[in-house]
Amino acid sequence: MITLLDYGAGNVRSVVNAIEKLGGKIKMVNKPSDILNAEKLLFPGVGNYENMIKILHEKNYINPLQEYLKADRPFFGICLGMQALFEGSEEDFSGNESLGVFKGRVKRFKTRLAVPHIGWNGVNLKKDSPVFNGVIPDTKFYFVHSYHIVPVDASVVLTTTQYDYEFVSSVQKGNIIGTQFHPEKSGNNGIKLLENFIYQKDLKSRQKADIKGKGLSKRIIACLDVRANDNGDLVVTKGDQYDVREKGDVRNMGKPVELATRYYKEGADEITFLNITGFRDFPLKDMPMIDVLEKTSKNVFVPLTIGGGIRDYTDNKGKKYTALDVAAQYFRSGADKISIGSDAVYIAEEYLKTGKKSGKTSIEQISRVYGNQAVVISIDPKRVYVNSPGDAKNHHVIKTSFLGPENEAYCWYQCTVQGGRTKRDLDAVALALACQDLGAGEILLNCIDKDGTNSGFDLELITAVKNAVSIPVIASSGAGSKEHFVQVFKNTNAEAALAAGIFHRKEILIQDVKIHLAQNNIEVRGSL
Ligand code: 1PR
Repeated sequence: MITLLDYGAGNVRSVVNAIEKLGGKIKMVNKPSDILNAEKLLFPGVGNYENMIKILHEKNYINPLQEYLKADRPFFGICLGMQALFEGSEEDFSGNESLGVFKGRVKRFKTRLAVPHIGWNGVNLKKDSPVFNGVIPDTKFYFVHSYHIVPVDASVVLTTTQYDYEFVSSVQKGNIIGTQFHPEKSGNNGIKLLENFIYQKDLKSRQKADIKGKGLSKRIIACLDVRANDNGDLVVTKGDQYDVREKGDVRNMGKPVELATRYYKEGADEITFLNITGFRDFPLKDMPMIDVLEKTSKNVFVPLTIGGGIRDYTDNKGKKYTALDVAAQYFRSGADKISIGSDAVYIAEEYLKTGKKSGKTSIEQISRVYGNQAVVISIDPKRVYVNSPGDAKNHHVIKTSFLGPENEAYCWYQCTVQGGRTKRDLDAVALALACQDLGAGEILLNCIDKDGTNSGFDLELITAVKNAVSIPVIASSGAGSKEHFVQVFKNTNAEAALAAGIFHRKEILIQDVKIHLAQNNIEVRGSL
C-alpha cells in the first residue's frame, strides 16, 4: 500500500497509473494523520515551490511530514516533493517554513543554456542504492525544472546530472529518497525505480548499481491534431498548411489513444495533442479530450502536452470558467503541460500595448500555480515578404535566402489565431518574447507555410525565435525525412523537433530518426 500526497497541483495521475500498473495499491492523503499512518509515502510535485509550501501549511501537513521523515520512514519525493525536503528555495518569497529535513537550499539555474531545463538527461550514480537495481546503465530520465537543490551534506547525494554544470539530481539518506527527474515520465527505466521503491523491503541495503549517463538529449515529439470528423468521431487528422480536408472530408489518420501508444512504443520523447476543434461551447464539455488523456496516460509514461481552447470561457448557461480551470482539469486527467495558441496572441498584444502585467491572463495564472514549465506557447506564423526592413518597421524582419514571389529578400513572420484563419499585426519573435516575460516556459514553433509540405523545417524562423528567447524552443512543421531532423539540430539551437504527417503515414519510424541522429553525433534518448 502506497500513500500518495497530492497537494492539488500538477499531474499526479501518471504516478497513480504507474503504481497501479506495478500492482501497487494507492491511498490518498486526505488529512494530516494519513501521513503518519503511511507504510510508504510518495510525494510527487510539480509547479511552484512557494505555492506548494503554502498549501502544505494550510493543510497542516508540515508537522506530520517532519515527524515521518525524522523517523526515517520510507519516502519518495519527486521534483518539488524532493525540493521540499530542504530548507527553502529561491522560488519562495513568502518566508513560510519548509520541511528542512536536509540542510541546503534550492537555487535557480544560472546558465547560458535554456531554462527551464526540459528533457531527457543522464544521471551519474554517486553511491550504491537498491532503487537503481535493474535500471540500464546509460539510461536517461525526464527532467522539467528551473531550480535545483544544493545540499550542504555531500553524503546525501545519490546522483548528479550535467546541464552546463553538474547539479544534484537525486538524494538518498536511509529510507528517504528524492529525485529531481520524473520517474513516472521516464518510460520503463523510470517505472523500474518506482517498482524498486514499492517492493524493496530494505531501501538502505547497499546493492551495487552502475549508472553513468550522457548529457541532455534533443527531443523528438509526435504531434496529434485531434478533432471530430463529420460523423462525430474523434480522429487524429493532419492538414496541409492547416487545411485538414481532402475531397471535402476531414482526413482521418487514426485514433488518438492508439496512435499515442504506438508512438510511445516507437520511442517518442513526448506526445502532444492539439485539439483543433473550433469551440462553440466550453471545451471540457465539447470534446472528449479528457477521456483521451486519461486513457493515454494509463500506458504512456512520457510527458503529454495538450493544446486547443485554453482560455477563459462563459458557457451557454452563463457560467464562467477561467483558463486555469480548464488547465486544471487537463492536468488532473494526465497532462503535464498545456499549450496556448490564440489566447497568447491576444494577451501579448495587450501586454505590448500597455506594458503592464495584469496577473490575470491565462499565461500568468497557469504558470503561477503549475510552474513556468507547464505553459507552452504554440505559435502559428506565416511568412510576409518585404523589400527592406524599413517596410515593416514594427516587426522583427530577417534577411532570407528564399526570395519572395517578387524577389523580395526580407521577411517577417506574422502571427495568426483560430488555426491560421485570422492574421494579426504581431510577429512571432515579439510574441515569443512577450509570452516568456509573462511566464511561459517553452515555445512550440509551428510554421503554416511549411506544415504538411515534407520540405523541411523553416530554419530561418527557428533561428530568429530561438536566438531571441532563453526558454526552450520546439521546432515544428515540414519534417519530410530523417535528414531534416539532423538539419534542424545542426543548424539551429532548437531543443526539440516535432512532426506529425511523416509519423502518421509511417514514412519513417521515430526510432529510425533517432538512429540517424545518433549516427550524426546528435545526442538522443535510446531505448524505452
Ligand atoms: O488557438 O489555443 O485554441 O490552440 C489551437 C491549437 O491547434 C494551436 O496549437 C494550433 O497550432 C493548432 N491548430 C489549429 N488549427 C490547426 C490545423 O491544422 N488546422 N494544427 C492546428 C496545428 C500544426 C502542428 C503540426 C506540425 C507538424 N498543427 O502541430 O502538427 O505543423 O506537421 P507536419 O510534421 O506534418 O508538417 P488555441
